Amino acid sequence: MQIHRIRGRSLREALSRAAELYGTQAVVLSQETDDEGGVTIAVSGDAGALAQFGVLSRGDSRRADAPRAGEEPGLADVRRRLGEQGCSKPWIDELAAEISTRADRGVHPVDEAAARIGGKLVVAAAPAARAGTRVIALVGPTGVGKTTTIAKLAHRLSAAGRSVALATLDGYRAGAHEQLRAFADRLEVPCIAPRSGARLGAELAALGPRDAVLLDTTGRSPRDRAGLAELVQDLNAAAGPAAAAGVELLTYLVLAANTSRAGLIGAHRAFAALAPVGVVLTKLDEAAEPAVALELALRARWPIAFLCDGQAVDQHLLRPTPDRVADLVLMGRMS
Ligand SMILES: Nc1nc2c(ncn2[C@@H]2O[C@H](COP(=O)(O)OP(=O)(O)O)[C@@H](O)[C@H]2O)c(=O)[nH]1
Ligand SMILES: [Mg+2]
Repeated sequence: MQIHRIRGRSLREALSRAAELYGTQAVVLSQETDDEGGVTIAVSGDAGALAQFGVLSRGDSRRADAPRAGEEPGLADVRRRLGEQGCSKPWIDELAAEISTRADRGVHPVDEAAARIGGKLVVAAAPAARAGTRVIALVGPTGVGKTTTIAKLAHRLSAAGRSVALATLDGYRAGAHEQLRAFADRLEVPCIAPRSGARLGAELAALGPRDAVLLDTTGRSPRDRAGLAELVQDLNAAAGPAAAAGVELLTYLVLAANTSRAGLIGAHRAFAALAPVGVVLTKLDEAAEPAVALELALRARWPIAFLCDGQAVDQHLLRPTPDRVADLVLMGRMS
């Protein structure tokens, strides 16, 4: 008889994991609660039960998530989950190797995987309070959620008692200002639309001191070199006079998680000229495989500033945590 230890955040989660891994016939031998409120159960069961749940029955051994001969069932389950979420074969192998080296410690491989994945997170500093105005510019491709994220940030900062204003350099698209203005009206904060980056400083001065000015910019295709150069020039023109007036300008890159891997890499490269201090990953709720964007960010050690999983201005802006990124990679959503 083999005995397996399985941890869950609750007894129910541990039991459902045990049933998934070792079948509903698995017998629970003991149960312990740990300091963090988690529950570890010991069950007897055999790996044969896995076949019943379709885990071992995948024929294609070339699949990254296909179980290996003799591999511990818990580790096979981790491989399967990562494969289903769209993680690449090299990363699955890398994680599996990290986990199997610690398999003797009595931690369930899924929990070990979550800890390993969460441990790779680099958190970008959130825009903190400082003396003087801070301009926070969001840049990125078209339609990724820049304007919406600005509204979410403005909502959060206002709710925290900071004085906020919205500004836009998005002077190109019809309706761009209206969208931002509508958000500004709802949040009851001022909104300015200088004709160029160079005019931003003067318009800010006229507005009076603010803790944070959230600056919207024109979405640019990573392939549009001329457009990107124009954006860099416009932001530089804004940054110079701003710095002279004691205003700090920070840039965050917004990327949508429903973009292909190549698209995300291309965008990250294209916007590097703007020296973003962190990335905001949006549309995590819409992406069929959010793990693709997370894998990229975690492996490349991109600092992540925020995770967005919906359109609601007052809800869907989250700071990244090890648990959140692990959930996204292993389950495709945040619990
Ligand atoms: N599902 C989902 N939709 C989002 C999210 N962020 C933005 N959107 C939607 O994406 C669309 C484009 O957003 P917008 O802010 O105008 O993008 P921009 O062109 O980069 O400024 C809008 O319909 C937003 O409501 C998100 O995290 N999840
Ligand atoms: Mg916009």
